[in-house]
Amino acid sequence: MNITRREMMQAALVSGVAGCSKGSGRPNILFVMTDDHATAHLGCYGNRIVHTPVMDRLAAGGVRFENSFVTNSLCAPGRATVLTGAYSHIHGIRGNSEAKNAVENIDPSVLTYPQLLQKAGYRTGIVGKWHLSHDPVGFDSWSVLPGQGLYFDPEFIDNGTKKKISGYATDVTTDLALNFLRQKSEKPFCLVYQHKAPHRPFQPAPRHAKLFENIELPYPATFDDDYATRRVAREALDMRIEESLAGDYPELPKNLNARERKRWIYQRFVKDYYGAIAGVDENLGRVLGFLDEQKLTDDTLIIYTSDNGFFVGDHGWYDKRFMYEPSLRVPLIIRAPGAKRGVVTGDMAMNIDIAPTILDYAGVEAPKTMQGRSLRGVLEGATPVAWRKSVYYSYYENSWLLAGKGKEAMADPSFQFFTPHRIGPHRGVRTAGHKLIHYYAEGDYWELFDLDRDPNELDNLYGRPEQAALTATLKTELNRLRAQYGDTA
Ligand SMILES: [Ca+2]
Repeated sequence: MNITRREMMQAALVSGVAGCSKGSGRPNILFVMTDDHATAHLGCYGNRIVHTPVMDRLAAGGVRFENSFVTNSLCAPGRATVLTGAYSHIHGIRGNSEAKNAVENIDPSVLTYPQLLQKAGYRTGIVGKWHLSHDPVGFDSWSVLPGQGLYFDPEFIDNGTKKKISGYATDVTTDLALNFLRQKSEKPFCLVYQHKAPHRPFQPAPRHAKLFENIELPYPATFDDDYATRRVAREALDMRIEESLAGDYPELPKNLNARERKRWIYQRFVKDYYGAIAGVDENLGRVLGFLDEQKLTDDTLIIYTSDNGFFVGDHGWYDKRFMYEPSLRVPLIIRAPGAKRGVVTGDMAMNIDIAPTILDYAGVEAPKTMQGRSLRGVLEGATPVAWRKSVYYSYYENSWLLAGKGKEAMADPSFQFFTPHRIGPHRGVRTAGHKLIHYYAEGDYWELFDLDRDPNELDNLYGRPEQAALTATLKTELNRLRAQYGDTA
């Protein structure tokens, strides 16, 4: 079925006016997630070029987390972790299911926050990017992009029926969000509003395509990283923008040397990324404006985050996966009823905390499978005394090969062992000042960083005699966290 945005909006207007939870005592929930939006690329996180005035206003009216991390920096696992409040080994989605014989679904015995809210009397809906291999569960209505989806004239799966909707994905996703919000109901709502943008290949809306045309963007401090002390990073050729992205730009001039080519690609890459982000910001403004108009803002828990971080030329790379800071960190902005306004917190948050936080505000008990903690105390300026001082990270993609499932593929002489992006499984611990990473399929290869002295993680200190005591302490902490979260297999 092909429909236009105008037809879709008109159909929705007939169906009624906004639902309103006032008087029920339970807040509405608006969970907003983008794809691959790295922390360094929002105005409120210090970026002076990218155009995010709506996100910045949200931060000014809520709490912005300086230290928010993911458990496994990859799309499908990040989404499943937000839904279930659990690590990959609990919900079952360790990778993006790109590998042969490795299709992964959320374990149906592990409940998601939308399922619990639906059962507790919320009207639940999801629009936009879903990116899990099974259909959405726990939603009264769902309209999602199949797989990665398209930026222009995207097909949506609307409660099981395929519909092609003309327009730009970020605009269309927002139209669907507004349609959901306009439906009349006595129940409080939970809307999961998830954008495809700014996932690559980045395609801004035509109105944002030239926003950054006449400026030269600055290069990240690590743009020309030589990976001198980090072997796995050095071998990850498919992460490098000049190695892997040249094919995305047919107009790339032929007469450039290697240095010029890398810089040319970077400029186009980031300008398109920023154009896609501008589309998200503008559309988020439509949704938040609607809540303001309907006087629902103060009765709504609003969360903005991304499914994972991203290397935007950092270390000369694109993509995510590694436990390094640009990939491990995600933006997290929360405006909650009764919470602080315009506050920045350094308390460590993780994506496992989102589901317990939502359930806490909704007055629903979190199931035992949820491994995160409600951020409510942090949001209200009363962080619990025993708040976490370290975070545990576990990236699994390609570990299926280690489990002996990939013998056939590995017998092919053209097969590259760790694909895509040649990053094997690794796990690690990050404290306020240090990070220890174990690449356990790489011949027991380790990295240790002093984040105060070396925030860009260029100098691997592992194995230096003067680091022995610190290394032992961090290994103990890593083992403690593995045991705490049950990731010991
Ligand atoms: Ca992603």
